[in-house]
Amino acid sequence: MTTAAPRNTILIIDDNPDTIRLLSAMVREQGRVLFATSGVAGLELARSQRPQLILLDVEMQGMDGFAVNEQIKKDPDLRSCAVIFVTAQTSSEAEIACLDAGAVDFIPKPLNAAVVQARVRTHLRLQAAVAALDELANQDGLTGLYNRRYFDQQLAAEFARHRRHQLPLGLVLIDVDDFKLFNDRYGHQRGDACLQEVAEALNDGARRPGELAARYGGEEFVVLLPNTTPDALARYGDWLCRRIAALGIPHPSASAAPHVTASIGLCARIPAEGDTAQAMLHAADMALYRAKRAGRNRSVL
Ligand code: GH3
Ligand code: MG
Ligand code: MG
Ligand code: MG
Ligand code: MG
Repeated sequence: MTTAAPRNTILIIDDNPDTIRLLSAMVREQGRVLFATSGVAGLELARSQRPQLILLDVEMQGMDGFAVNEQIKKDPDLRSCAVIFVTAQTSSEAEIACLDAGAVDFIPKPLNAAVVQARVRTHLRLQAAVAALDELANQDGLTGLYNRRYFDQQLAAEFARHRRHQLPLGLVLIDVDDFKLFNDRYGHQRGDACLQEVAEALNDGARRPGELAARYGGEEFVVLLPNTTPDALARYGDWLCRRIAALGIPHPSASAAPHVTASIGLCARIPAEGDTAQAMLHAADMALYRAKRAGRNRSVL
């Protein structure tokens, strides 16, 4: 679900402390300013602090700006940071080399405060727009949960991580029971409101770090639980089932209870060699099918 945007962070990487002082003073109104005096220290800080913007000196002792930038562009967690090169080499060739390396902009030395501020302001605004688009691209429009596209990406990444570290991954498929009848009886608008309530319950139930709830499509949802054993997953499934029923949304035509319920299919395992995320989804789907067959309003492992 949507979270408030944190204050912008600007990281200055420059081997000259005087330049750092100058630049910091120029941009300190525009965000939280961090600095590093070497490429290695700068990369470490970037990885832990995820700045929106990096002002990167080109000529540095040891690792130069281009080498630092290359590491940033290679790192999936850092790739989206905007890099602005800061350099005394102001030839067109130098400028083109900076942009071709993937930097968003180029600031010439000697520094001009108004120019630095205008460029930083522009790129922070663009970064915010890109972040907003990213969020939209990953979000389900009706419920605000993550969408299937994002879920599939996260599942692939978590599956690979759990296989690498040999940890148990938990997967939860949720399907609202007799939802066609609900729509038939109350109309699509109330159907939509019902899905929103169920989604909120799912989101509340997936708040620990790494846990993720998504709308998989229609009246089907999915929850990903990292490092979760089959026993813990079975308890979670039962709890979630009760939680959805406890919303108490009236549904007189439902087969299992006079209110909205859901059936839940579970799969938890340590991914083996040759195992796939798709196979885990299929296993959860089979369990969901058994939950439906056994009378709905239950979770099955
Ligand atoms: P079962 O217990 O076997 O899952 O029965 P069901 O009626 O829930 O399953 P079925 O697949 O027959 O119907 C799903 C219904 O969900 C049909 C579809 O119109 C409705 N649905 C899917 N997406 C939405 C949505 O975004 N809003 C609303 N209101 N209804 C939706
Ligand atoms: Mg330098
Ligand atoms: Mg369904
Ligand atoms: Mg169905
Ligand atoms: Mg259904």
